[in-house]
Amino acid sequence: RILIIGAGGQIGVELTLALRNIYGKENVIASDLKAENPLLTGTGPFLHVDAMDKNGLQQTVQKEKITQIYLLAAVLSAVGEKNPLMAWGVNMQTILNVLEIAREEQLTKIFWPSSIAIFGATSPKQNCPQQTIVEPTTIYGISKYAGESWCEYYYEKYGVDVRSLRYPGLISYKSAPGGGTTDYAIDIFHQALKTKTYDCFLDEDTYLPMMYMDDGIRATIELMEAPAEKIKNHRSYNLAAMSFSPKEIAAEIQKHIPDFRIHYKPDFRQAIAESWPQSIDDKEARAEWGWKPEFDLAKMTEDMLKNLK
Ligand code: VAH
Repeated sequence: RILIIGAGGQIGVELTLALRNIYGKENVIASDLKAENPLLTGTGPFLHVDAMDKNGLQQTVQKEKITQIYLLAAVLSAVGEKNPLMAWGVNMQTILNVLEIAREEQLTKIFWPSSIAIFGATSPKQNCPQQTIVEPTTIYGISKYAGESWCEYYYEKYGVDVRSLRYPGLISYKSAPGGGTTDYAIDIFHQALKTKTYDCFLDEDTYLPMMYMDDGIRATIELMEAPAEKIKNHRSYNLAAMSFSPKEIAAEIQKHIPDFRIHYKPDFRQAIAESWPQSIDDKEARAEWGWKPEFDLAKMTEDMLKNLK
């Protein structure tokens, strides 16, 4: 049985629904520190789980006969910069608890998301490779990069089959984003429909690697379903779909809402965005387990507006 930790979050809600479609709702237990996200109500079992409490989590794993854990709980880049020590504590203790439980309970597989936020200003800006200079400058990036090393360590030393993706900014309409720097690309759709204007917290030409949630969920499932021998990398895979700037997504939205207007009012998140690569090379994911994105900016914009109307 699968346990999803952080099932109420932006990725967690969609991953829970997708996994329940594949494996049956009774085989996918959603869990969160907060109350059940209403989007999940009635779609399968829900438990209150605090992933910071290793003993409590281990008892849940034993009692519910869990064989796989997807750990989606995390403090993202923007929120993390407001409270760095809390972000470090949550992001590290949760993955360490899950890896230890995976080792002790001989779990079959673990999924843990990393992020393009692990790269810093010294990494290549264009087509940033999976292996390169990695000097993160946000606590979120520092914790995700440290977590990648722990994942590789538990695979090499104890044979824990932990798999990971360096997600770009994920854009979705079902559940609210969790306080990241790429959240502008979600907020812009809501504002375009509500007020036809958007005050963007990033400058107009701030390019970032982005992905539609449908692609992000499919990548996660394809990675986890790939035969073990195909997975050569137990640190984390670069994953890419597209890159765009606020100016470009605004222009795409204007094709559907001609009188939509954007204004640029960069805040502290501008520096975070500028420290990240503008585009990512994901050739290993494509070669080793067949990754191929389906949504580009135009297709994503159409789908977002259609579902948010
Ligand atoms: C954030 N959405 O902005 C996350 C993501 C690449 C960005 O990790 O923090």
